[in-house]
Amino acid sequence: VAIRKSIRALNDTEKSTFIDAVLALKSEFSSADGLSTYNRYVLWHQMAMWQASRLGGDGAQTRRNAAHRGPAFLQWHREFLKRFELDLQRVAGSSDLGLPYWDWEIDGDKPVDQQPSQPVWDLIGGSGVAVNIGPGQVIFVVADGPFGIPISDLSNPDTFNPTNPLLTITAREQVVNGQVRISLFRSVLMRQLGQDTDSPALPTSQEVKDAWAVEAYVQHPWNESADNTRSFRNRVEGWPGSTNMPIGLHNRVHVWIGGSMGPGTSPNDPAFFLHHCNVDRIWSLWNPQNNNAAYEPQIGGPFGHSINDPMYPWDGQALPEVATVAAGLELGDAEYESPPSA
Ligand SMILES: [Cu+2]
Repeated sequence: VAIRKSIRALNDTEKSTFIDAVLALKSEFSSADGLSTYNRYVLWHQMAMWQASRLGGDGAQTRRNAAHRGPAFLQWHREFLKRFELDLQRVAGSSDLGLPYWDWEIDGDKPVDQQPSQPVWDLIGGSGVAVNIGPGQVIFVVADGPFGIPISDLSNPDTFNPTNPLLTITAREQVVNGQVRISLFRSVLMRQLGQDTDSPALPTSQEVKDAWAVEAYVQHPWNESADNTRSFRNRVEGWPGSTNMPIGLHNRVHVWIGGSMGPGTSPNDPAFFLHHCNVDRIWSLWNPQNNNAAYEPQIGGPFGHSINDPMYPWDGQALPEVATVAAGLELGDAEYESPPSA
């Protein structure tokens, strides 16, 4: 049985098994579309964000999508992580491989200037190096760790050969003559830890405890403007909500890392999976009395967010498999080992 452990608790063998499996998924190219298995996850996440999920008659809602800003946020990402973990297990040849989690609230309790130099960045490489790519245009390229590309390699055209497993993807959706076309562009992994003034520090363990104190899972309206004192989902996802809270837990971690973690292609950064594994763990530790009956909306919500709706792309069309919100709930909590005492 796969046990999900804190990255702080992994021994050297577990660390290299995980990193090697991620690299194997980045190196496993499909001849059909030229994408690696890893980058297909990146694309599905982006495409889920393109699926506007409107509620009939609810003209106010425009930005909710299949995976975010709505009730199914946690179920969708649980399904996504589960499938990614199964792929890791397949390439590692071990059903014991559990996706590790990065308990960022432990780092968030440390002084701000120490937060970018915690163990997670030893495992997956650290903050990016400033590189000028045009007049006034600077990107922060991850140059160290297993997923980084040395700066000296950036001037070598071979680096941008599509079969380089370390390349990330960005995607653009265009409608041409009524047909949706997706263009993919290759890029490199970027991070700018703690440099966004909107999010200079990681969330603290107190902020996680405060989220656990929220009793209800979700409230109408089924979007990011819900009351954060009465919507655990909105509180954990981290929108200001009707109470205008500062950017919170899940969102703040994305912004704090910056770079590739900002856009809809955020799974480009393996930090995404470690981060979302922690979000899933925080959900699993919330209100154990909660169960399927507490999920709302049961019916009549925005498409993709009522309990029996299929979650895109597991809707039988984009992908042959079908996973409903209820299936995401029925996956149940993964087996999480508590973090080692600091
Ligand atoms: Cu997401």
